[in-house]
Amino acid sequence: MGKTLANDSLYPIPPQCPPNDYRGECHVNQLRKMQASFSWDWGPAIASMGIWRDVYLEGSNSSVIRYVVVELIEDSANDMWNVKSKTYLSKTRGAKADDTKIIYRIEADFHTNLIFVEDVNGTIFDLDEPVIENTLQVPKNVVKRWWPNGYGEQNMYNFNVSIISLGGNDTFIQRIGFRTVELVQEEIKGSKQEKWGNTFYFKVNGIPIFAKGSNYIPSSILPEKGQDKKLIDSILQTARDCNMNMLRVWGGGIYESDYFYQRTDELGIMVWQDFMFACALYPTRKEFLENVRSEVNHQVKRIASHPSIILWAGNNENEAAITGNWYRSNGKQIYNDDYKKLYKQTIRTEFQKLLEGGIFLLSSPSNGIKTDEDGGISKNPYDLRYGDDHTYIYALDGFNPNIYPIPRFSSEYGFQSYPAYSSLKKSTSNESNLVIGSGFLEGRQHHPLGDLEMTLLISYQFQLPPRNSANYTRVFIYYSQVYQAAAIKTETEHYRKYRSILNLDGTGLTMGALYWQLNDVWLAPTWSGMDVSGKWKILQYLIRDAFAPLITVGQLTPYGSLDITIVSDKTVLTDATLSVEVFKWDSFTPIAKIEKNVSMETTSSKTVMSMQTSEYLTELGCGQLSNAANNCFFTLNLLNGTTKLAPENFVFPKPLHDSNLQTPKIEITSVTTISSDKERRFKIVLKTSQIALFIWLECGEVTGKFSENGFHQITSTKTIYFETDGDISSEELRKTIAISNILSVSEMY
Ligand code: BMA
Repeated sequence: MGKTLANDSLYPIPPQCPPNDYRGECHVNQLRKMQASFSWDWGPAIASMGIWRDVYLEGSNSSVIRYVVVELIEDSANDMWNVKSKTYLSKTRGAKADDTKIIYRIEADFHTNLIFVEDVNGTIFDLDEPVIENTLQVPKNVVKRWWPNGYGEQNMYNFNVSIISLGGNDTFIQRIGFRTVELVQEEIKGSKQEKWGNTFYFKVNGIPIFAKGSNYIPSSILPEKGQDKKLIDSILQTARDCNMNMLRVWGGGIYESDYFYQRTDELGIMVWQDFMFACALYPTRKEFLENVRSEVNHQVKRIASHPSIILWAGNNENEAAITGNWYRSNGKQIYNDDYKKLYKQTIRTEFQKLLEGGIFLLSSPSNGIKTDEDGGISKNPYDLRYGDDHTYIYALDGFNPNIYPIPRFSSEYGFQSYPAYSSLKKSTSNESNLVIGSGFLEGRQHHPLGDLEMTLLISYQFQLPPRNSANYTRVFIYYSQVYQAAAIKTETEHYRKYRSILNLDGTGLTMGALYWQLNDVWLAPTWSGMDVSGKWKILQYLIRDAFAPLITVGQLTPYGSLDITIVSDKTVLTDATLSVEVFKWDSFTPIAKIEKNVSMETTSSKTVMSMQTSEYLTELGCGQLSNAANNCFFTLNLLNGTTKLAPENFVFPKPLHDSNLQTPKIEITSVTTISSDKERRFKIVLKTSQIALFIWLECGEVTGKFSENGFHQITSTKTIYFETDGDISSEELRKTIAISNILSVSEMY
């Protein structure tokens, strides 16, 4: 079908085929199906066939409510919310309906039901699509606001719309959440009034929100399986548990199920919703555009009332593809015209017809309103001083924060890793396939040169064993996960650090960090933080810390100093003590400690300390100026008395393979059950002979979540908690625990 349409096209619509490494299908841009069904750099080509949602017959004597679209507008002057609704009805034979009434009911709280009854003007049934528009006023004091995760509760209300006529009745329940959203794009000027671009950040209920989260790809390669509630729950719960407040539903997948958006509402996860166009140019023949128009019409009406959906974007990277000549479109005018026809004239026009206050961007990445000023296509959609940015850096050391750009909003950035060996085993019945570099694993590596890049990156910090050694694959997997986790943590902290910093080149004021990618569709090396079996990679544990409401960030500057910044997403002032300790690699006792009282402004970042690293460490007796940084490292804590306000953080001033780490011997001292009813929650005490980095605990087939994992142990004993998904005794659990750290990787699984 795709091929026929491509052959019929008057000119080629590139890319005709994906890169060879994707092992995918051609001409998918001709079809309005999930684009990633036909392969991606993280997924296989397993296209679905036929109708994949429920099919049913429907009969009725009267008009049926198809959609209720609600927009909530704050009327501060009158202390009211304006509830603007559009009720879309089916066109039903026989519904003349001067006898028809519409009843709106908002179940505000236990005592208050707001009920409004109106007559329906029968002439609306002469329209092609009958629609009843209405604005109700709800006093602010009878409802509570909906907040993103981390800022308050996710209060939701039922908005019931009933249509009553002699022929029969119909009722539609739309869940709504009272909140305002603004995308603030204000001009920034330098000291000489020169233009430094625009801000780009979300204000929800008047509060500037740093967007913390990830990119969501379909939860299954088969769209019908992606409707599974348990699967959706486990992925979205991971986002919430990792302190995320935003997910981007990426444009190569599908418009997700009603259940998905119900859960993002309930969990306080804001959604950046792409329209489903990704990494390609698209046709603009008449039928195609008409099909897209009705797609937009349906999807916007279906999901736009969810309070979690805060922004819509026309496509993923298609503007960048044109300006960057990715598909050799060579600046041909026809492709620019087609682009504008599709995203501006078709999608945006339809979108704006349906929603008065909807926020729409033409593409991601884009320069936001600057893109509109540029006519819809900017010369450089990656301009750091405007809109959002996508960044992938695969050749420089990701542990070094200075390699990263400083955009206004990073909506994609990431690194690849392999899933756990225990997960990979499920992908083949022949374990000899599971060797890095085997035909089998290469077949699953769809990112061109992906393994080579990982090998290079790992070598910046760690020493891989010889390629032919027996444990090479397991060590590679573990290092790939450590590297991915630490690099993404560093990059995330870097973005958060810049939320209040404006540089002299106009960059800074970064207000979003959505890493690529949250989830997976198969067992393969990809950018995900959790694998398709639901197992968390190391990244998932580390990102939870990097997204905590309060963090300390220690980063080495290109000038050899260590800058310590505190970042607060909190809306209350925090009085705290920053405690910086210096350790030698061979002792659990710190050799120095600096304390400083800091008072953190609300929702901001502030650099509170700076020191010349090597000089300072030399003074402390870590060694000569030339090697002091190899012998010592820093810990950072933010304390109120003895209470930790932020996750403990670390600064390793040298690459880890150049640091004087001692080989640790790590043992489990005890495993005890701590929940009485079921044997599900355990306390695990670990003992180590030396400081140990990135300790990774695994329990094979026993699945569950650790209170911490991939952690550093700088005390001789440490307590970790583990919650299993199933029952197990503490003795049995103990036998399953495998322990790895950067100097010794377990081969148990
Ligand atoms: C981006 C995405 C995806 C891709 C990812 C990793 O740019 O939009 O197309 O999977 O990079 O390469």
